[in-house]
Amino acid sequence: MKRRKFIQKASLSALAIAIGSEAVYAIPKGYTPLALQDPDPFKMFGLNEQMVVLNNKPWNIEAQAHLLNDAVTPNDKMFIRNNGIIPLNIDPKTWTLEIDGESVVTKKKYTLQDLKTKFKQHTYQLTLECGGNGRSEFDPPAKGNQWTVGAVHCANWTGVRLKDILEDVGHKKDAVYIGYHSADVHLSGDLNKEPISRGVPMSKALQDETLIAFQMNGKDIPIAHGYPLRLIAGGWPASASGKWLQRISIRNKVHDGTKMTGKAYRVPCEPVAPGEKVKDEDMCIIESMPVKSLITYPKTGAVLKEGRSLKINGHAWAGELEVKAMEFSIDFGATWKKCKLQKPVNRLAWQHFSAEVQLPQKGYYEVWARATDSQGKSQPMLLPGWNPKGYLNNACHRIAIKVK
Ligand SMILES: Nc1nc2c(c(=O)[nH]1)N[C@H]1C(S)=C(S)[C@@H](COP(=O)(O)O)O[C@H]1N2
Ligand SMILES: [Mo]
Repeated sequence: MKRRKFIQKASLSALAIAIGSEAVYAIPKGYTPLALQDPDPFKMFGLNEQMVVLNNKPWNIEAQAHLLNDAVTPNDKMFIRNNGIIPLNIDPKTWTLEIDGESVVTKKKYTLQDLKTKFKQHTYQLTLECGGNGRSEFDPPAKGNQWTVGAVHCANWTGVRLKDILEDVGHKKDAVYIGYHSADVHLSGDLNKEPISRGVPMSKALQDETLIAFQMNGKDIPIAHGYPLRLIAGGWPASASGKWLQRISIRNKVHDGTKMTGKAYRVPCEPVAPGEKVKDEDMCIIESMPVKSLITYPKTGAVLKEGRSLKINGHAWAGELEVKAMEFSIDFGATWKKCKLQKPVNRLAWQHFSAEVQLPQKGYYEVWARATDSQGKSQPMLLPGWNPKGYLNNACHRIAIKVK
């Protein structure tokens, strides 16, 4: 054995011990395998081992469709999307939420204790989907995290209504928007820059389901999802739901914080051709998310014994609207059959669907799922309109099935 090869082999077996498994291919010189880079996101965030890390600076991690089969998404299967650095050393005893802005009557600060004791608490199951979920399918491709289908979750959130807080502080007649400010740090480390500061119009802020949450699935919110306090605006791009919430500004104009302007979380107001350049002033802020669904069982690639019927199930959601019909196709969209569809447990929660089908003979199939919202809009079969940043891909989810 040549010396170089020997060294490679030797270091590989040392690595194997550290990683807990053999590396199949030679690891390039000077490269530290991800498995050895500290910290381990799976341990740090308590994630299911099948979650997929898209980026480590900042942490962006997605689920796979089959991981999202639970009616209520548990923490270990929830996608994580960060624009900056997760804040450290959070002390819930000294944490405050300040309400300010041009349209506040008088600025006010609340401690966590104030929020928990002075206002009525509410729990809702709320769908949060990243505006960029599905980005990886656009052509020409859009820059940013290449989310496939897993940047969506529907957990239970407990907190107080933003509307009760806004009433308590008082807002002037000219209030049009609220904007959040959070404790995470810009990737540059510059404390004067915010990684993200988005918001929603007053009409959304004042909905019953818009929460200032301090619990997720009955426990303190996990650090990755915004401990100790988070704004939750279900049905809208999840970027509107500010984590590590410290301040809400009541604005007399559309909030102009980081990632509210330019191309961020905005799409062309009028449809454009794929690849077309769009001026910033022709871009509109994304509000309610479009109708969408996900087959969470079985996992794509499943093999079925001939003669057995195939059972499928999953979830469907439609932003501010309800899903009113759910269909599936086993012939690439030529014909569609109805699924059983449940009502949401509350407004803005996803809805469960199921169906059973006999696949006619041995061979390769795809199951496509298509939801229709209460205004009659359905998911596009392959791709929706292209946009520069690759938002709002609500194409039909598709899984592959073989009958043997
Ligand atoms: N403070 C803060 N809030 C944030 C973000 C962030 O980077 N910082 N990311 C937003 C985006 S783009 C998304 S998609 C959701 C992701 O929520 P999750 O990590 O709990 O899944 O949080 C939103 N709220
Ligand atoms: Mo997002």
